[in-house]
Amino acid sequence: MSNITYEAINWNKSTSELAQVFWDQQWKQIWFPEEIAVSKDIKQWKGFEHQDTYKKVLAGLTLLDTVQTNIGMNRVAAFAPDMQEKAVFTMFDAFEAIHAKSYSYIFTTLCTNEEIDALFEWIKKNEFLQYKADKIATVYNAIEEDDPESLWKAMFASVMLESFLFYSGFFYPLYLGGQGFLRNSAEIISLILRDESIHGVAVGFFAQNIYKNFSTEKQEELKLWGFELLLDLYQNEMKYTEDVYAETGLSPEVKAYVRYNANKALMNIGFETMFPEEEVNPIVMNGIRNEGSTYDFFSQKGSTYAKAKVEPITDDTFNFNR
Ligand code: MN3
Ligand code: MN3
Repeated sequence: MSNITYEAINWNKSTSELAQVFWDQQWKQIWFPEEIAVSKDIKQWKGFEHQDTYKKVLAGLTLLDTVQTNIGMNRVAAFAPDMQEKAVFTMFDAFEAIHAKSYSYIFTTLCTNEEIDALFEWIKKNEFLQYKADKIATVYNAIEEDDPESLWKAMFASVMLESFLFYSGFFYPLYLGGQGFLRNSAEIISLILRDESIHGVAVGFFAQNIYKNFSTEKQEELKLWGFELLLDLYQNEMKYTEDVYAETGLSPEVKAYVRYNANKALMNIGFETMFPEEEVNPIVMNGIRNEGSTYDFFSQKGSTYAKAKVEPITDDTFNFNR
């Protein structure tokens, strides 16, 4: 027998501020893609001229959620020192697996097997998609035991992935769904987005707790590292957006939405925003803010989702007066 002493998780007292809050909120909004009637989108899908863009957008998201399942939350959970935080990350990881699977559910409903096979080949060949997956995964894979710096960097990368890089993909289903087109697929995306907003806030919050224990010099060094990573990812994201959205003419609007979310990612991590405020497409913003009646994304699990039991999420839900 080795001389390691194994400690058990004790939820009877709080060892990490807000771990219980994030735990409760995430479980309250559990959902499964099969509960959404994506088959109701088939009719509109058949005559849709930008199927190629739509498929690629979802394929890109599939890769990012796969990385987040298998590497991201997995490794952050493994190396986080607090057991309650480990439990929260492990649970988030299960949701990432649901996300990654949900795109396949849309594909299998709307596409032929040949199309799906071609799409998963495209994922392996798209240089911009591979670039961002590699950038993020490399930071995840560099976490070392008892090393808060590498753990913080991984959490920073995770917030960049979930609060920023996903949004070039989320844009299109939200944009179309908000206009009543492919609404059920959009509903799945809105459920994923609702999870990501918890993840971005939670991982950002835990990262801030690590960050405040660093020396001022270390904080400055890490901030510089963070902004450099963000800019690197941002430049790639602009190219990715142009590539994937080329035939739709939507690239400028997607880019504005990406910048808006890059700022949100920076706020989640506790840094100042970087991009000037600009107008974001109101249809897409409507999906996020749950305003108006065009498409009520967050009032329940979705308009075809019967098991609604969750409080609507607003911008204030995760305002903890930080
Ligand atoms: Mn996800
Ligand atoms: Mn997530």
